[in-house]
Amino acid sequence: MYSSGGGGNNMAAAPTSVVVLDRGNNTTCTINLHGATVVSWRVNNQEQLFVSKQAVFDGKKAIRGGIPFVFPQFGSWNYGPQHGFARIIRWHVEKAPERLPSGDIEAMFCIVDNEVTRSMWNFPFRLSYRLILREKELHFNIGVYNVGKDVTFSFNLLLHTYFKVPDVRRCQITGLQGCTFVDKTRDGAIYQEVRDVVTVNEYTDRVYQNTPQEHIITNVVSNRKMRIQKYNFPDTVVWNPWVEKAREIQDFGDDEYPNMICVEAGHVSAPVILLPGNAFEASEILQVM
Ligand code: TA6
Repeated sequence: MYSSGGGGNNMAAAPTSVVVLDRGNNTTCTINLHGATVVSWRVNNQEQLFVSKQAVFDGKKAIRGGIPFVFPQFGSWNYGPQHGFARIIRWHVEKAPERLPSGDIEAMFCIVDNEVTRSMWNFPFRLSYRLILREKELHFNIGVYNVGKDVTFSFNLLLHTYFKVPDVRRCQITGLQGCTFVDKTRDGAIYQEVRDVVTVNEYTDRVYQNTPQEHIITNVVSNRKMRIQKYNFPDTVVWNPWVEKAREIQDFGDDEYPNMICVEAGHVSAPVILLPGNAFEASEILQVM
């Protein structure tokens, strides 16, 4: 079932437009068409994603929490907003939620270039986003298409996932040992990760490069584990604003940083180069263990 405030890919669209995938058994996934931002994923009535109590739902600002969709730029940008335009424009419902023979629920969303996107990034593109809600898993399949005839373009792509956690200090992330990372808390200095499990006990903002396909985060909701599997996403970003940065972020509560951790699958260290007529595909699976 979904309710939409009308189609159209414009920044001033109704902020209340959400699509809900309902698998039954209190297992649901809710997508806000503003940025196709997943704003809730409940497994047996347990919320897995963090959304700030201060998050703004005005159809303009990026939603502070859930899974913002970062494209075509990761980080600051000379031509447009930080982290690109995909998370702040309205997406189309390409396929309304439908139950598959497996019992899982599938839905698809898309955006194409328009006057607004071309004013920042003058390229013809199509971006499709397929979500599948399974019993304890959420699948993301992304397709980027260069629909032009003669222009090559390059882009970054990242799923900026905010996981809800009882206490971030008790979380451990596997699969980063030996990886090189850019530490944005230390002016972008480059280091190598020596720990077999990464913990977060301070302001953390790291872009880990060429990471393995799998990570496990321990002590998420109900002290369970969250498994991340990623394909064609060579990088992993780990972020927590901690005390000081939390105070600086308007749409983030000063006391909320212990209850979230961002572990983000992305293609950000090196851009994807896409020739005319070509497609790029990437995917991610989140699994509650
Ligand atoms: O993904 C981590 C990061 O790039 C951090 O540098 C921090 O800026 C965070 O994203 C949030 O960015 P935002 O633009 O949503 O405030």
